[in-house]
Amino acid sequence: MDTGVYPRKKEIKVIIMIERTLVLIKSDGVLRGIVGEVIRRFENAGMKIVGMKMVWVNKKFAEEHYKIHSKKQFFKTLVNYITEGPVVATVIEGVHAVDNVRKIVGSTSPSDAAPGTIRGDYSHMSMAHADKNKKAGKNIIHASDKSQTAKKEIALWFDKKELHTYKTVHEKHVF
Ligand code: IDP
Ligand code: MG
Repeated sequence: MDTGVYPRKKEIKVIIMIERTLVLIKSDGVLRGIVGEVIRRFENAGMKIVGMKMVWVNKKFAEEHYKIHSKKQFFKTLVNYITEGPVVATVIEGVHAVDNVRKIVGSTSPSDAAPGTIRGDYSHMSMAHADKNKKAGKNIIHASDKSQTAKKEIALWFDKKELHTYKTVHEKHVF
């Protein structure tokens, strides 16, 4: 029944679907000068940047961020990759932000990433090629894979005071 009171009961579920997710423009994205292009994709989709900074992380920090991959054969090249230049770290807010950002980012291996996605449009190498040539699997961007991971990753990269709550002028029509 429509109570006429806002928020209506059935809408409450939607309201709590607003999430925050960690997005890193990795060293290759920064060194290639495509930070603006990448960020634009999220802004165009009506998502909101609630935190942003440039950081050049050390190996220890990179190992912590990627610790889930510590047993993988590509771990060392991955840590070298993320520390070879500064990264632009952002927190993006939006409806189902974790999944929606991953959709805009595209598949892990650029050769599998669909055209129209960030990885599909700005890279093309395969992880097989990277492994065979002992290169890093460069794919421009990191995005948290799950809601729980996003919470942990945001806490690792950002202090609470670096995250901002504000309303964009577009929010009324896209959130
Ligand atoms: P994701 O970034 O799409 O979440 P993950 O599987 O979490 O992908 O891997 C983290 C990062 O490690 C990737 O973005 C990529 O840079 C690198 N990577 C993943 N798989 C491989 C691989 O098979 N060879 C080399 N590097 C890889
Ligand atoms: Mg991942």
